[in-house]
Amino acid sequence: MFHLRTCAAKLRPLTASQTVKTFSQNRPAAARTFGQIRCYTAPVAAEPFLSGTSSNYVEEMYYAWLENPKSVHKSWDIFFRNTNAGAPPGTAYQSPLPLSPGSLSAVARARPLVEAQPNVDKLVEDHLAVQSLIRAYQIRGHHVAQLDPLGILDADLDSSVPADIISSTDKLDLAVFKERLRMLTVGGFYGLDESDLDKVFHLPTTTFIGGQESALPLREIIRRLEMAYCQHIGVEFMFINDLEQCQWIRQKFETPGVMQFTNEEKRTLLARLVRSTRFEEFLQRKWSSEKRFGLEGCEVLIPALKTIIDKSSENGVDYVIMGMPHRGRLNVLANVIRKELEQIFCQFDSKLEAADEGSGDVKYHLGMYHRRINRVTDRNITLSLVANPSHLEAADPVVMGKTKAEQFYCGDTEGKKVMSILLHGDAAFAGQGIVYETFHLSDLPSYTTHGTVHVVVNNQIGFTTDPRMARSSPYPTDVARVVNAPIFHVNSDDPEAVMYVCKVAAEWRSTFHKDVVVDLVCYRRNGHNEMDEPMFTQPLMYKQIRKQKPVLQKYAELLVSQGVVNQPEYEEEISKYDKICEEAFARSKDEKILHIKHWLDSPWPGFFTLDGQPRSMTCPSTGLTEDILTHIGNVASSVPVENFTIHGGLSRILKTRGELVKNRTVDWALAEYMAFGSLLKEGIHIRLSGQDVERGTFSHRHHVLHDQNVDKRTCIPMNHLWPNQAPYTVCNSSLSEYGVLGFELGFAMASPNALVLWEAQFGDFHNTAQCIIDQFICPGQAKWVRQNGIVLLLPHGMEGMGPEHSSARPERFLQMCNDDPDVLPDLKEANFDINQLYDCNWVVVNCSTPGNFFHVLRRQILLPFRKPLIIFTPKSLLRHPEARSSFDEMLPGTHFQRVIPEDGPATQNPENVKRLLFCTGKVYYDLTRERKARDMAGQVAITRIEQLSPFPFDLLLQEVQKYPHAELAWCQEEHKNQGYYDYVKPRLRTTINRAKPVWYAGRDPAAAPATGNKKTHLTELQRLLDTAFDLDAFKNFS
Ligand SMILES: Cc1ncc(C[n+]2csc(CCOP(=O)(O)OP(=O)(O)O)c2C)c(N)n1
Ligand SMILES: [Mg+2]
Repeated sequence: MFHLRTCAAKLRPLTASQTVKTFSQNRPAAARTFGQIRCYTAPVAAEPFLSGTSSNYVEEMYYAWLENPKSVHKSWDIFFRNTNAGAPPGTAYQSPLPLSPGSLSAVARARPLVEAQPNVDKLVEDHLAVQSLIRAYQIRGHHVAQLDPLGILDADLDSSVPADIISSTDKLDLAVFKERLRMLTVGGFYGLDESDLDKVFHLPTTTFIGGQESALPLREIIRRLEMAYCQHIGVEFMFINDLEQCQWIRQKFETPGVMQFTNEEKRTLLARLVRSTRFEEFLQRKWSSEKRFGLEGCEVLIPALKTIIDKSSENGVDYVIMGMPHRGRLNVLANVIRKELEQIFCQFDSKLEAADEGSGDVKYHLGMYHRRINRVTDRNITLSLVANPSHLEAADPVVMGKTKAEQFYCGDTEGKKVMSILLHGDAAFAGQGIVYETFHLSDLPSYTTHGTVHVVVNNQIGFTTDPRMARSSPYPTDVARVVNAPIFHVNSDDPEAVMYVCKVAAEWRSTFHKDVVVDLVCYRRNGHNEMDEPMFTQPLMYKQIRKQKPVLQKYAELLVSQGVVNQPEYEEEISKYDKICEEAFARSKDEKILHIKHWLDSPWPGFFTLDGQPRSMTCPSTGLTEDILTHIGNVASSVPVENFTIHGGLSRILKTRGELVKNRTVDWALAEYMAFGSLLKEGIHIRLSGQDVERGTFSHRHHVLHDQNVDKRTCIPMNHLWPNQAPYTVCNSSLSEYGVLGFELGFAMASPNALVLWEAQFGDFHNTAQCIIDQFICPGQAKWVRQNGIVLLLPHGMEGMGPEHSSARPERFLQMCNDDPDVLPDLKEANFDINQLYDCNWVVVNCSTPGNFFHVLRRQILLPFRKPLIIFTPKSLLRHPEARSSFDEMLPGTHFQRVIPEDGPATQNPENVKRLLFCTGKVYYDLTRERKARDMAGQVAITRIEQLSPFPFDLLLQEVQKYPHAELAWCQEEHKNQGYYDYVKPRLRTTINRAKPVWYAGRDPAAAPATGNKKTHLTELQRLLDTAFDLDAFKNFS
């Protein structure tokens, strides 16, 4: 009944002169977080029926009555009227009338006790109207906020004022305002009239505009709502499905006088604006014809970021990982990360020599890592800006993954120490799908970074494109609503408003550990870059921009007028920073060499020598002792916890695994288990992520067991292998490739001592993550001298499943390998194989045996450096009875075989061999079956290339030399313009110094990767096998 009492009490009429008693007795639900709670004394006695469950019933009826007094029984109508009219305790209730014929006279007698309240209906309606009005501002106030510093374009692309807001902002002139008020009041939307403006209304608990007051005149209510929601800050939050979070935001923005800054804070803000503005001006003066994607028009970004960092540092964060596009990047490096200015300036010198291997990148893409003291909080803080490609927003998931990894390795399970900040351009934030994919990772247990602060540099233009042509959503930030992230739009020409929202954003993150967006509505003073002429396409906007006073000047004038600083102090601040720039410029001339390794975003201390070299150029054996293999095998085929019931089908699978172990054999799933389990023993963290990886798309892996009787009870046997083992993370991902692969790449950046794998559901789906492959994985080291050992598992194979699900597109990966097809490397070089690996941009393998798969996974970690590893993985081979390996192939001394030579009868009399077939992957099993059927084992040798890139020139030369009279042919199941042919053929020819032709046995060129017709598939397969074993097949070509 408590609710009814307070509600009822609130609805009693008040006049401005009446005092409202408040007392500190807190309401149970809201009292947890919010200090100031209003309650009102209510002269309502404990009526006999107002207890227990009946009170809910009464409460419901009360709400129904509020909406329509006629909807309840007459007796209740009277009761509520009496209560609201202040009937003394115990008297509000009047017995229902008897249903006897004479009862009519009783109805007439049953009058409200408080006859003196004829306006109760109107009062109820007016209070409801005021509540609606407050709510309207909370929901839609941002639509009339003054967000555009230029005053020409509405940030929401809509100049109309929502119909339920009585806006007096200067968007509307007075006459318009009066007319709106009339429309909305007199007989209009709210049913209030002008005389109501001076009436006092109780404020609901869902607003904080009252401050200490619990009731205000309507005029003041409107004024305060406009102060909170319609000035330079537009708060979008009412879509959030959490009352506590909504209340928190209301309190932050509605409480009167909340946006107060000390003079000290104002001076710091001014100093930061000086740095930001003068940095750009300095670059402009010195290098007027260089592209730098300056920040002019959004100089406030620098103090904004610094505020977020200061506040987060104050709340315990000591590591901030940032991702950002081109705009203002140099300024952020200089003034937020505090990269030495001379290191930035020297990059404008075209004579600078490159000192590192690799091709490098332009200055506004490079990353940075810097540890320093935060001057405001006096605490250590590490800032890292992740290197990024030109592809806008592509770095978002990478930053998230790196943040997750840093949190994971320092045991920061709630994101209290490590956080991420992502910067965006308005056009890119709205247009790029990866933004959405990244948001969807934000709350997933294995992917959450416990809140990212997003800052949008919303300069209301994308290159030359107007926002009205660039997005269909009102704001560029609407994508954030999918994860219930609050969005704070702010006019960037009001630096204090910007500081305030940044503080709130940082507090939001540290309170709720969820994403939040700061939308800096600004403008771009120059063209897209400094060489561009913006008047070609945005003439009116740029006429206005030319007239626009820079924000530094405006703010300085304000502070001078307030007496916070005086003119000489301001000028002194400017000349101090200009001097810093000039001195750094002078020093920059001494820099003759550009070390990109000084621009590393993720150093791996201790992994390399001090000058960044691998500690050795060898790789130990990747084999394991029989004991280790057996132990892992036994755990892999058991349920290592008590009272855990697994599915009957799974019991059979584990039993079969157990038998394999007894027979000292592994299939694919077991080989993977052996590799993972042994690395965990050696302290290597393993993270396997992708769609349905826990079970495995092909139901072969089963790394997470599910109790069939207890909901959500799971067991990961891999985490029960050894005492003190490293943790194993296996996680089903969201249905995203771009986002999740980017995330895992970022995760792998954080440490060399982890095996991070991403598995595609089917290999062809990797193409929706092509940007991560093309821009980061393939060229990452060359551009940013940053190594990365990520592993891609891409199920691949022509199995009659149609054009989809068949090809992981090996041709694409191979085409991007950096080894020269026409140059035979020095095969005698010591550690040729390791040197080749060191020089390559990535390793591409297609293993034909589980044992080799095991070795290549272990080698990935045992190598003294890191390279991305692309593995085409099997589908049908997972269960192929011949695709098994003996423990013998995995014992100490064994290693990954780059080439698996023929070991059958052909090797007995190699001179008699007529044809040497080279192949890779699953087609090997088709070839051996066909060879057996044709009884040609003595005439045709089959050599498997397991490591396609870097190309094993040395081992293949030995193979060719072994069979002096054999013709050479490459056999593949993929179409001729796909698969490996175009990569392998020129390299094989180089290997043999072009002494012989290399023939082709495989499918014809085609547009689609595979036929959709099963019969055609089989016919094509038979045709390629026929060619492979027809010793006359190539006669007519020679
Ligand atoms: C994925 C991608 N597509 C296209 C481009 C080319 N491009 C570079 S900047 C830019 C406009 C970006 O606009 P916005 O995101 O608003 O950032 P602003 O330059 O205005 O700061 C475009 C289209 C790109 N870099 N990345
Ligand atoms: Mg823009």
